[in-house]
Amino acid sequence: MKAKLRVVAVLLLCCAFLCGCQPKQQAAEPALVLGFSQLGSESSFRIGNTKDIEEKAKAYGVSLMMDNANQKQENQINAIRRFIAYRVDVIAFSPIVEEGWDNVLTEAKQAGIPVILVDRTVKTSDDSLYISQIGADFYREGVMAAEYLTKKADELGKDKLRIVEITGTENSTPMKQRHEGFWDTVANDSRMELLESVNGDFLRSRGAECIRYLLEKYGNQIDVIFSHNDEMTLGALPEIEQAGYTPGQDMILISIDGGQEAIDLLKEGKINCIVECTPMLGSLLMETAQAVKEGKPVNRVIHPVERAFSSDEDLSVLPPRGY
Ligand code: GYE
Repeated sequence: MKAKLRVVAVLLLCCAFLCGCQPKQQAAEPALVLGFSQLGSESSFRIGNTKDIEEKAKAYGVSLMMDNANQKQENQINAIRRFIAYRVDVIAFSPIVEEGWDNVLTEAKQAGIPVILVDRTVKTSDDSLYISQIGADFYREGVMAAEYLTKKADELGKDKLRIVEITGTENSTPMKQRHEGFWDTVANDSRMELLESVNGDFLRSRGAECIRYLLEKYGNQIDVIFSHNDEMTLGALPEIEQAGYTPGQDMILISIDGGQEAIDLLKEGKINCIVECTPMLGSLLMETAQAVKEGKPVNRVIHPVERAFSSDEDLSVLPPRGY
């Protein structure tokens, strides 16, 4: 009997010891809750951007509320209002156009929720409406496209290059700044002549429509096609071939983004130059959002490093693009 009592006593002591010494479970820090309004799914850039943000949210342990606005600003505004009502920690969004955000961003500010711009930016007189902008230097992208063309004109000994331009979504930051960067760079080069600039809204189908119109109107006068994104370039390419021209030879094609499908055509020589515009902004966004939540200082503008690819270089070393 005594032996049994001794065993029970020892067991009770062990339990008491374990309970007493058990370190208190640290309450897990609640994950950052991030509301993200994505503008749509219009291009491989956009789809790659959404995918990267979702993957990086998981990797960083961020609780992500993703909303796709399907190319409508009003849907983005409604999504931001839902994020405010839900009281997320941080709001981020890729504004489809630059104007029309002051009211809803003021509501976010009054709710004490910081806002990060991703990819594109907004035009506002109140700098306090967002804390940071993470995205490409679109003006520089236009400059890099023009620098490529200037070098190509020198190599080919051209004294005239007649250019058609297919622009992106009206009043969006990439459309305005790519246009300005390109034409500011060639402004004093008398060889460069703009035939016409038409809007393709960053869409493949509209790229095809635009080039059909331009080929109909200008035909073999066209020496250069400057397209603001790969999607529109990919729409234009079959139309150029259909019209009996050899893209990359009869006409110089310059594009922007650098997704796999376009890079493969660059390797084939059907596109001459692609200026990179990376959609892989997820890590920068998660790190910035976490810093903001912790009250740490963040950069006002964060540009990823980007470059231009030319069909004249050795592209065999390029790793898969991932978008
Ligand atoms: O070039 C295009 C997308 O905002 C930089 O939007 C982005 C642009 C990109 O539709 O493919």
